[in-house]
Amino acid sequence: LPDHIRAKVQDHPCYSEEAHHYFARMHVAVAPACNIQCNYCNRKYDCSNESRPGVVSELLTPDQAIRKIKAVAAQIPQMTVLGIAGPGDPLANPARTFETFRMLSAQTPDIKLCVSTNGLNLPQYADEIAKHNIDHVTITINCVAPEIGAKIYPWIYWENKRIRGIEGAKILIEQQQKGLEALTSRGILVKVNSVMIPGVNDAHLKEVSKIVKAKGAFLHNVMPLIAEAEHGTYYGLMAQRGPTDEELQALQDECSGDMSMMRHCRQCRADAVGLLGEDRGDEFTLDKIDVMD
Ligand code: CLF
Ligand code: SF4
Repeated sequence: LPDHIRAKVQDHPCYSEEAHHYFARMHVAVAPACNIQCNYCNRKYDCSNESRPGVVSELLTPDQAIRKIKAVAAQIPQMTVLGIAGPGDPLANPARTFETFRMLSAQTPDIKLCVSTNGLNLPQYADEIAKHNIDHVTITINCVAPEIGAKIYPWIYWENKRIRGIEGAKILIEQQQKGLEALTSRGILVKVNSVMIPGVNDAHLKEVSKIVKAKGAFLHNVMPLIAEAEHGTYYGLMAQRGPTDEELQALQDECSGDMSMMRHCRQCRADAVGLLGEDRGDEFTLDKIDVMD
């Protein structure tokens, strides 16, 4: 890796396999709204834009987020990265998201900033992202073909209208690709997350990998759909299963010919704190931070 890139990834636990053993990240759940609907969403998870059973994140205002970040930084010195990843889409909540980043870069300039998005609003915020020195952006890209997109995204909310089906998916895909180009041309490291949905986009993700690599994405993270029957992970009339470990690994291997693959993703919550796979969020809820203050 060139030195300027190594400097950006060497202490980011998601961008460096090695770093995830030593460095921690935290998420602050400041972004409640979303501007699209994914068939797999239950708004509890974030960067992975995943659906897993669990506890709803404690929604924070930017001020509360800053207090929480300071409390965590005091207790977990390995905390190098602050991510905003949900529980909705950070760029569908631009005021809350960028206010948090603005305060943070003013008050704790050493912490690396990370944001994760579905990409719909990305082109319009590329400059703002660059301005706040957000070096790491994750875009969840599940397809590059609108017919496949229509099976994953029943609608998007765009220019004050709900747009359904293929038409909506087409706009989302165009915005994601435009956003990816806008970021890589500004030297921002982009990771692409894709949710592998057997029978829907599994055979298609190799093509996605090739295209995002060609546009300069740094890393591709293919994650398994975690189907949860009780909240309904439905594609058409069929409840969808997640892939097996073998299916996931085979697809990751197939994609890896084209670019670096992330294989240590832990599909974190929107308010995760600690090393990947370790969730200390419960130690830093608002009531506990009040006591620490
Ligand atoms: Fe968070 Fe995402 Fe930044 Fe990492 S998580 S916003 S890039 S700091 Fe990481 Fe978690 Fe996987 Fe995301 S392990 S779900 S890839
Ligand atoms: Fe849910 Fe994320 Fe999809 Fe929005 S982008 S619907 S929050 S999974």
